[in-house]
Amino acid sequence: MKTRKLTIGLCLLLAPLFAAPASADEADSRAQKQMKKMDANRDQSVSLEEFTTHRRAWAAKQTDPEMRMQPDVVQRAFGRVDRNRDGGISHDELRESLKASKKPT
Ligand SMILES: [Ca+2]
Ligand SMILES: [Ca+2]
Repeated sequence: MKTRKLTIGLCLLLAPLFAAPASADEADSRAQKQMKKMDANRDQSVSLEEFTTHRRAWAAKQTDPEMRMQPDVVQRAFGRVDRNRDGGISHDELRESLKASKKPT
């Protein structure tokens, strides 16, 4: 049951990032926009801290308490995007995640 709730939380958490199937071009421009929003210190990499701050700000705007997230959910979401596990999300990793979100047909 806990896993189910976590999965739902993860989906809700990723929803604004991975809202719709994206073509390569769309994914690229969306990744760029997301990077601008999340990369507070402009080092071209989104740290877990920056990611958490951004997600918290987003969650704070949600009225449904189910949309509020647990720290481990944020960490999992971060881990899914940070493919090379260097502790930062690069533009490429973000773009790949956006592309990967394309629903299988
Ligand atoms: Ca950064
Ligand atoms: Ca990385």
